[in-house]
Amino acid sequence: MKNTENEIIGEANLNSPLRTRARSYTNVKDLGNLQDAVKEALEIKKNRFAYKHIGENKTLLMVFFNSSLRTRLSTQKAGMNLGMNTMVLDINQGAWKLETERGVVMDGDKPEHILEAIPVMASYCDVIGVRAFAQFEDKAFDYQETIINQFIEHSGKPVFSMEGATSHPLQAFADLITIEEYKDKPRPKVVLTWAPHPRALPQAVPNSFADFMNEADVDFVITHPEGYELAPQFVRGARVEYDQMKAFEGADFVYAKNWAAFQDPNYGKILSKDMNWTVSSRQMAVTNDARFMHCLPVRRNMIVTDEVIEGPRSIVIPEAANREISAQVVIKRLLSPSNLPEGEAL
Ligand code: AN0
Ligand code: CP
Repeated sequence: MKNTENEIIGEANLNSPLRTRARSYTNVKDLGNLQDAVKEALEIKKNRFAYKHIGENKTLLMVFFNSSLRTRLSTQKAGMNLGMNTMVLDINQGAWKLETERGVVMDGDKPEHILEAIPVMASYCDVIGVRAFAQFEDKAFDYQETIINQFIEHSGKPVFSMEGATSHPLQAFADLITIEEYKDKPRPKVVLTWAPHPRALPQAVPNSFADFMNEADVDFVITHPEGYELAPQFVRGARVEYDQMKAFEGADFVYAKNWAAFQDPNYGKILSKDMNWTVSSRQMAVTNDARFMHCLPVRRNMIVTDEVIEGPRSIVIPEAANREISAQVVIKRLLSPSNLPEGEAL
């Protein structure tokens, strides 16, 4: 996906000294060897202040185009653990609204263009995190990760995704760390299940979860109603099972998430609100006493019943706590001088 952004950014030539592309973190491949990354995460978790010198006099800027609770706090905390100063900008609250497409006559409600805003923001910081959800208006705009790729192209600073249009790799890395901590067999069965929700949600979380599980040593199954098939570059060789109860049989981990349809012509649409898919003790009964996971925020009694999320097998809180650790590994790697050629892992 990183190779396609020039088509979107077009011929923009800002003659900016900041245009050299730095390292970035937008998907599982940017971590390189996953086992090493998990090992590093578990080491950091034992002593999260061991690298306080790395970020001294460095500034982390977090740019949010969308709301957040966990990402905002855990990423800021991760930066502080590394000795960084941290700044947060909410684009839609207090900053100028940004135009993101080139060639637009800017006579509407957006006073600033992202192509000026990015190098300006970059001039005040050393590492940039970006949250920019799918907008569901233009599938190509979303799936080419137009906004995050503009930051990568025009900031000259290391950029990491805090949930882009197609992926949420800090979440999926935290999920993997959590599975490693809680698994009680070498190769657990992990089931990603769609669940109902009143609003159309992006595919970023399930995409990244699939991306990571496909690389991890797990027996991975995806279950959803027909029509909710995810993009093939994320599903890859994973087993897709349309019968949720069948998918849950013998599961060691159940990972619930809603997402809107990906496939044309229904991109971004809600096709079902079938509450039979709400994760309850009925489905959990056929699992291998599975752990329950969700990235949060979660709508109770839509996605999962009170009983399951409050139950002894729910690990949603430690899962969220691991967001601090996944962010810290990623920021640490982005800050650390590296001789890796462009395109190599962090
Ligand atoms: C977002 C989503 O589904 O992508 C963020 C999840 C981390 N969730 C909502 O907007 C409710
Ligand atoms: N899981 C997650 O990214 O939560 P927030 O949207 O609250 O950051």
